[in-house]
Amino acid sequence: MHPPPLPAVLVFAGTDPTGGAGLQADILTLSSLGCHPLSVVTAVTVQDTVGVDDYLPIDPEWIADQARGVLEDMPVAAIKVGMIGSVEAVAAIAEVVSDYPDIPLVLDPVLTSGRGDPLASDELLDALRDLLLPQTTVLTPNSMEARRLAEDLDEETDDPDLDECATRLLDMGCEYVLITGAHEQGAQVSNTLYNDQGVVQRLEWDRLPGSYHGSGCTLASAVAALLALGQDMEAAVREAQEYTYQTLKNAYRPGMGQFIPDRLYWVRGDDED
Ligand code: PXL
Repeated sequence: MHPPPLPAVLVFAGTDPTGGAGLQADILTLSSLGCHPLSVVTAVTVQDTVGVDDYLPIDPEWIADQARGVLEDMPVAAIKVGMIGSVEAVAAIAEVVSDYPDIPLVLDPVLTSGRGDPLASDELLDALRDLLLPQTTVLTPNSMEARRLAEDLDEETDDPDLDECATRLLDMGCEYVLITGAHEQGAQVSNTLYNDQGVVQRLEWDRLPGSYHGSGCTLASAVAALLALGQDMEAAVREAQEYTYQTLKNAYRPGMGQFIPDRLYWVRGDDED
């Protein structure tokens, strides 16, 4: 007898040959947490652990066809969207997911690499706001991405705090926003989950010393996995942070740049916690 299938999570993401971020990070995270990863390539990147040198966006029709193939073949328990690569691809993904409104959608707005290399144009941001945020169950920006997505370009002196950014992003139509605080100052990192009632959950974490490649992808994929496994949003966001924190504590530095989270840290079995 075969076991029943694992809950399937469909990921739209760019590839990362280092294995640190992007599709490879998503596949490792979903597998580690007991889900079956379905992977749609949106872009191919050229990068090392220091930064992204270039990327090739995949034809939007190819993105839609990859996704429709698996969505029509099997039940999908959650969808996660990471790097998208072109405005046309945002539109293609938005159209595909609009046919599946009951599947929770985790949107990680990948706007730059860890080094700050641009991975999204202003036009792509507009398309995200208009086409994907209204279909998003939980948006997972870091504080810099939250400010950039929420800023009002008509207001020259606009400088919203993170609570105000969350309000604006919720007004654009997503159900929850999880803003991560690793880029803010302080000994603690504060990650806050909001919905239209305000702050739902704020968790504080000791700041870890390294610079990590793929922490945001790991967190967003973990949220998608835990939603797929049937957890409610608060529990999924809490457990996803606990998992991500362990992957960062166990991160290693395979190259000359950033540390890479160990999504399979528990296989090693030598962590004291
Ligand atoms: O960590 C964000 C990210 C997501 N996806 C891809 C990336 C990066 C950062 O470099 O390369 C493909």
